Amino acid sequence: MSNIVLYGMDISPPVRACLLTLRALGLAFEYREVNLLAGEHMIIDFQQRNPQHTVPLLDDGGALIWDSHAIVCYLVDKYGKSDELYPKDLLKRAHVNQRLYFDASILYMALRSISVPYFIHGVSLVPKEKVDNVREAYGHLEKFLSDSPYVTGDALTVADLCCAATATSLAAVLDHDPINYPKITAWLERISKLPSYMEDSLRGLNKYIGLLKGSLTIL
Ligand SMILES: N[C@@H](CCC(=O)N[C@@H](CS)C(=O)NCC(=O)O)C(=O)O
Repeated sequence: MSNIVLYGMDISPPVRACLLTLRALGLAFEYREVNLLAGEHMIIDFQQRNPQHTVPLLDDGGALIWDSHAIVCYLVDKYGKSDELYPKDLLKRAHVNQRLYFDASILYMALRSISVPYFIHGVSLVPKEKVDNVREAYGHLEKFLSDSPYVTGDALTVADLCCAATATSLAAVLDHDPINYPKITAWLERISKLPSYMEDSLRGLNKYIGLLKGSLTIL
């Protein structure tokens, strides 16, 4: 019996990064849905577990960890049969960490600055400068992928899973078309072929795109 519980909602990009990692590691876990749209993350019980009231939240036998980037690293360190997805080598790990922080601070924030106003406040008008942030983030990603199949080199790591969960969701705002973003397009194609991808990530992603795309008007 697994002690791992993941609290989440599958439309959430960081939740999908954790689902991809759990599947890639072949771990058994219980999934508990937290309906953000119904405000379930704001109830006292959830806030006692995560005062930042965000999903994903991992409960591993009573140990509580939130933030997808912290969760995916913990899962590989604790349960990975190898360190492939999160290398122990200091320099390789530093490169993976850099891309994880890129996802947390640049890529995901470009999305969040549009999705929170929409989902929480019903704001569907998106100022051009917010789309420019997305475009700039895609530019960085395209460069990371210029000479290698994955964001830190030849091997898939948790940085790919986190960045891909966000980048695929950003398509709701700005398409990463093969003309302007050939490397991103090929990389996402590669990720989409992972056996773990089809299980829950695609369903959540499609729901997310369905909710957001078409509802937004770029100013
Ligand atoms: N950096 C965090 C971001 C988590 C986050 O913002 N999750 C959103 C859903 S995509 C959320 O729970 N929002 C509810 C809130 O902020 O109250 C992570 O990677 O886990």
